[in-house]
Amino acid sequence: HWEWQYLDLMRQIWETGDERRDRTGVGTRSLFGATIRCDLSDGRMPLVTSKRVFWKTATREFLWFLTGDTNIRALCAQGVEIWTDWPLAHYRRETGDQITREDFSARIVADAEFAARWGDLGPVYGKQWVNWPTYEPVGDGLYRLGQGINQVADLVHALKTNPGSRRHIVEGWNVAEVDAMALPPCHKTYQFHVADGRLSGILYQRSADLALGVPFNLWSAALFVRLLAAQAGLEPGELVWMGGDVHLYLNHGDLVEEQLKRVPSGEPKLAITPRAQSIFDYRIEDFSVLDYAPQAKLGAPVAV
Ligand code: UFP
Repeated sequence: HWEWQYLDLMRQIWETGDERRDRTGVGTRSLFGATIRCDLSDGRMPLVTSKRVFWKTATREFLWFLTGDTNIRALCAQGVEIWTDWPLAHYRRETGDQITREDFSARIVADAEFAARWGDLGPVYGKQWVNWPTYEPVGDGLYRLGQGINQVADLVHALKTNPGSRRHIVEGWNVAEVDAMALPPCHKTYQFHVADGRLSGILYQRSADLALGVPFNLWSAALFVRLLAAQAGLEPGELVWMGGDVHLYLNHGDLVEEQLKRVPSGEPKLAITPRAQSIFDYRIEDFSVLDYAPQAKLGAPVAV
């Protein structure tokens, strides 16, 4: 079962990872450089079964990336709170108002002006994926913004017209804009590869919270392969996940110990209703997961 790669990595890092202080102050055990490979044929997805993973939340986030939106409002309106902690911390710091997360999220949804002022994450994934900025000279050493680059649309086109290319890349790490992002991209680079009518993908993730982030990141990367394959008329091949700093937070010990007692089971599959005209036209209703009988959900604090 592919999931043993995930659980073995978790055990290895918990038992032998380098203990280091990290940006959040929580502390981690970490391993530099790790790989997980998963087969995506026949609808198979790398959906962790040893705890419940909320794949719909990850899917909603992924569809939100494809819209190019970088404001949390559209996520909060769907009950997706995975990005709320960053704007919330910023708001509390700037205003001194110790509003609860629930109230903050509700206000983001109810009040468009408040959302515009406090809900934006800066030029994170969505912006870079579908509207990477370009600059045109206007003389006197001055530049104006040019037409943004839609990396995802260009990729679908390239997969159809030049499948054998070794340049099928989607990049989130815009060096000039990283400092303006609430969180510099973790799942920063995707590369795709066509062989024998099958589309495979590599995700390079520079920083990976193995307990809370990676199950989501694996799902979303596999979803990316599935949607691209569907649009380009290819079969899904493999997902290769490559982590840079792969870590477990020191306050995730209860989760780790419980999860390492569990055994993966079943082969969850993703079915996608084939009605979307383009990769930008999918809706959450188009996705359903079959054969998913996970073990109980496991919570742990998110390091912001
Ligand atoms: N993180 C993930 N996956 C994500 C995401 C964040 O694992 O998709 F957005 C984790 C990795 C790390 C933290 O623990 O969030 C980001 O912190 P830093 O920027 O210091 O690496």
